[in-house]
Amino acid sequence: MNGQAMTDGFHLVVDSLKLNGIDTLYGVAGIPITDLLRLAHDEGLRYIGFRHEQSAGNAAAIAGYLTQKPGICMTVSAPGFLNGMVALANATTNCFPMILISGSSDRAIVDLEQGDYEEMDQMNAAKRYAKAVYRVNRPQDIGIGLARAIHAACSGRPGGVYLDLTAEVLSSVLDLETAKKSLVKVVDPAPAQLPAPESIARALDLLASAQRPLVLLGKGAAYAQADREIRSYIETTGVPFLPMSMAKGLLPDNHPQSAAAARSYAIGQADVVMLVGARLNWLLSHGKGPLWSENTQFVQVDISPTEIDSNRAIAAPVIGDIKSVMAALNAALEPGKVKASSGWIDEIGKRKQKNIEKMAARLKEDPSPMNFSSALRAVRDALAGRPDVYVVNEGANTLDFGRNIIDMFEPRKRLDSGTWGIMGIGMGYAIGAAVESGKPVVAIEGDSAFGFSGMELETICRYQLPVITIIMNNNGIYRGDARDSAPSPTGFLPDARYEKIIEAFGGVGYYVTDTQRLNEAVSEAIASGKPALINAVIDPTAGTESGHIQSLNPKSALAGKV
Ligand code: ADP
Ligand code: TZD
Ligand code: MG
Repeated sequence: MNGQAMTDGFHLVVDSLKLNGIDTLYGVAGIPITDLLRLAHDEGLRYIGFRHEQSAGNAAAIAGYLTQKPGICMTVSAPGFLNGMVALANATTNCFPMILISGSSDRAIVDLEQGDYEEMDQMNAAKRYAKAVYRVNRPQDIGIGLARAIHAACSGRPGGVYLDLTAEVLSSVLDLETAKKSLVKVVDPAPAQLPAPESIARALDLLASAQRPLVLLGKGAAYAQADREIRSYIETTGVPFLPMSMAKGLLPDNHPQSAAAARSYAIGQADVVMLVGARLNWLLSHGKGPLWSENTQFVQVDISPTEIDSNRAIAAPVIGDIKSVMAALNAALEPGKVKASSGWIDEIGKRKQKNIEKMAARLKEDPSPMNFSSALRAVRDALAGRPDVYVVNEGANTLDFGRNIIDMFEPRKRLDSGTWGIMGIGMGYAIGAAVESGKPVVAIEGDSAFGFSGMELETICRYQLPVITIIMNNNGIYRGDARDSAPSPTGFLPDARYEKIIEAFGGVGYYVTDTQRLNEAVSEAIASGKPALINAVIDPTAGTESGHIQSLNPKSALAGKV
């Protein structure tokens, strides 16, 4: 090579990531990426090593959601790749920007199915579940490959992108001059998408005709970081709003215009609903009865034109990014043009009051053992005054009660099972949020939900992250096993001592059976800023099967008869 300066694929990957401002990687080491991770670490990138790729992927996905930069997850070939795929598919489903980068085996052998170590055609396997997939086959294409992945992940509707790096490309050597020229710094990965002026006019005409308008905020609105524009529209017009679960806190949950405590009434009676970054999927009953009225008309603000009319007709679609759209709406808003009738506001107010009183009465009860309401009230009280704390939430009853009882006061602070209702995001989301923000995270977990990613407690302790895991321990999926014979399909070991797991890793464990102790433990753990796990013992009969979505749970009419 005549003394010419050389580099290789490993270095090019790290250089490309750094050039594009990517400073954190999540992953699991092994062939063929071990040296890549080592090099990244040595070159000043922050690498967080996990115990399972699914959690590493979930951390990357939530990092993408929180920062609008693609979260990066790195895995080994075939099985590591597949473990990461659940997280990538979940990111795509939830519209989070993420890039899964996996090393892959020898293409010549893989394509002839000759049985390589960890053989798999990963790129084609990923296609169905990713927003885009790319494979780099030459070291001089690493820069372009990453640039394409970043554009695909962040532009338009964000999503999960798969980038395949073969072992051969990683270890290929090329001269420094060619290598340098091949790097690409992405300009404007998520370009503003301005709405057409006529779509703004059409939306405002419809909104101006409304007597009973309602704004429905989804996690797309939270993702867009258009907090000021959204708040300005809502407060200028005085229109009531409802947040979807991850949009809680975009405006504080105790905002006087929040209709959350009168949700079904507001949805059922609204005449014009403006959807902002929320899809009319199962979480909104597909926009259909009995929750929705046939007469309701919709404005839908979304970046994806094909979302429009997906479940019912949309009278006024506005395609664009939410920040630009809300700014355009605010600019065109004449004083008093869009407003809620006083009857509408009064009626929502009355129902809110009644429901809030009912809930307060339920939350005042302090049974022994604890139930979901009393335990979550104790957690809520410990979180009061700490709006900066992130809340991760998964489970069935734990999720449903948690969403209703734990109020949020800041945008993008509530991270939960999302569009799929997936279990297993808990520790990955908690780690991603703690790493990206440096803030404390409280993960409120069903005992089943926790089990999907529980070994990441070691990761939390290794990096000394301020993550407090609270397990709502009712001995099973939905509820404890009522029978004392062989374990049932939904029951777990009664009285499992989860707090001892974190003690094995040097973290602090709490075993609590009453609300006062639970409240103190949460406060103490947050104040300490150290990893902790609180095992909160809940009445095993307190939960209901499938939580609030029993209507989706098919039942055998012949159970016990055949
Ligand atoms: P939720 O579950 O909270 O109802 P969804 O995930 O169903 O929310 O909907 C999010 C929507 O937001 C998606 O349709 C997505 O296309 C849209 N979206 C995401 N980011 C933006 C953005 N920056 N501007 C406009 N729409 C966005
Ligand atoms: N597997 C995955 C990946 N996602 C799922 N949603 C499920 C299985 C099915 N499932 C639910 O929908 S909720 C749930 C499972 C297993 C756990 C509920 O039990 P929990 O919560 O202990 O987490 P509660 O508080 O006991 O209801
Ligand atoms: Mg449970």
